[in-house]
Amino acid sequence: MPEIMPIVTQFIDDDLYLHSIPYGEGHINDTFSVCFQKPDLNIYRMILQRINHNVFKDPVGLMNNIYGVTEFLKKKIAAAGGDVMRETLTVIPTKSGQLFYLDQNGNYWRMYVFVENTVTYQTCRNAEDFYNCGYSFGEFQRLLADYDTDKLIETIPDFHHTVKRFEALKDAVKNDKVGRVAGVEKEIQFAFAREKDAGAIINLLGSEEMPYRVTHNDTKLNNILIDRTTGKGICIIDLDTVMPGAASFDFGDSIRFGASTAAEDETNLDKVSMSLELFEVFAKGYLSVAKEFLTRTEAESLAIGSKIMTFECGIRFLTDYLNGDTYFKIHREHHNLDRCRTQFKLVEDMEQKMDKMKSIVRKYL
Ligand code: ADP
Ligand code: GN1
Ligand code: MG
Repeated sequence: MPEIMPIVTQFIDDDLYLHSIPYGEGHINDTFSVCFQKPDLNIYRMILQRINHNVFKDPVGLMNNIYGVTEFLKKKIAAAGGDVMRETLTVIPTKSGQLFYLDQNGNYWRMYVFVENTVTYQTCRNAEDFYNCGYSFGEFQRLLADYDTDKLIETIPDFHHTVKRFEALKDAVKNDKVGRVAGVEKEIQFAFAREKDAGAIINLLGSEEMPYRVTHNDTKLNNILIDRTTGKGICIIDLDTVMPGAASFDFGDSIRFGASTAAEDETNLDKVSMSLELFEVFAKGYLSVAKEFLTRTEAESLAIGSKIMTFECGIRFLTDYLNGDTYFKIHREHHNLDRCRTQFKLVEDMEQKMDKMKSIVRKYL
């Protein structure tokens, strides 16, 4: 663990730094909860994050994106009578007014207000929570519908360009950098048999029927803070990938993670399936807001978008496994392969359930 004290004092100095602990289960950034004591003896926490600059090549542009989006959201939240400190992230600038601190080792650090009395889930606790998540992600897209996309840089170019993700998988198979190809023939075959699916959303995106929206691009269940008291999704976090994208991919990413009956890295595949019940509650919550602005084509692509997003994620895990685990954080051997397998199991299950998924969407339009 890096030494935190010299970093936190770049942001806060009057209050007493007490301690920090690694926090959350993100695969990309390093997150710490940092505890302080004020002169009046009250104790409070902040979130400190080291931005993964191997993944995000332009941390300065990224922080400008986040600041722009959160300030914009704060105005809308205030106008609606909401709590601007809880319903979106608050960036704490450094003492010299920067949105991040660049340390001597070239690491970029940022600080956020810790939104207290909230919880994040790795798997869904109950259907009602997931309805609330659907509502919150729909509301997030709605609030940002008139955000000027020219203000956003693409923090990861072609992030959800599924066709290019597929090409990256092909390269990884061809290069077989760490000699793992022979052990994953089945998974490679599974992916290659579905190559034509990769273009399903991306080839339509940018057309009148499927416009670019300001999307979150990483709508996992653990990227929404749920209020412990009300159970409502209160604050959408992990805004690193807010960029123009496909509405159906945001919907789909929530489904692939939150509607799964098991964790993303479950090794017993018998436990992994896509719950139609969870799909339905999420669709109901999301569409109660999003049906106002979605085009017919976008709405009709929500079910297929869920499958493609799950497929893409599986491809990404497999690619990273074949490249020697250089992108996603892993906590055990073959972790990325285990993750890939759950995603492919979900894809298969969604293929079986596709007609039902489509009719559920129609029901709430
Ligand atoms: P990563 O990009 O690595 O996924 P996140 O920004 O999603 O990082 O943060 C990781 C975890 O830290 C979240 O899932 C959440 O539990 C917690 N977290 C992040 N920001 C806050 C915040 N402002 N208040 C409370 N908890 C937070
Ligand atoms: C990463 O940062 P985190 O853990 O919320 C990844 C997502 C993947 C997800 C899979 C910037 O999300 O794209 O869908 O892992 N984020 C980035 O769990 O690559
Ligand atoms: Mg996250």
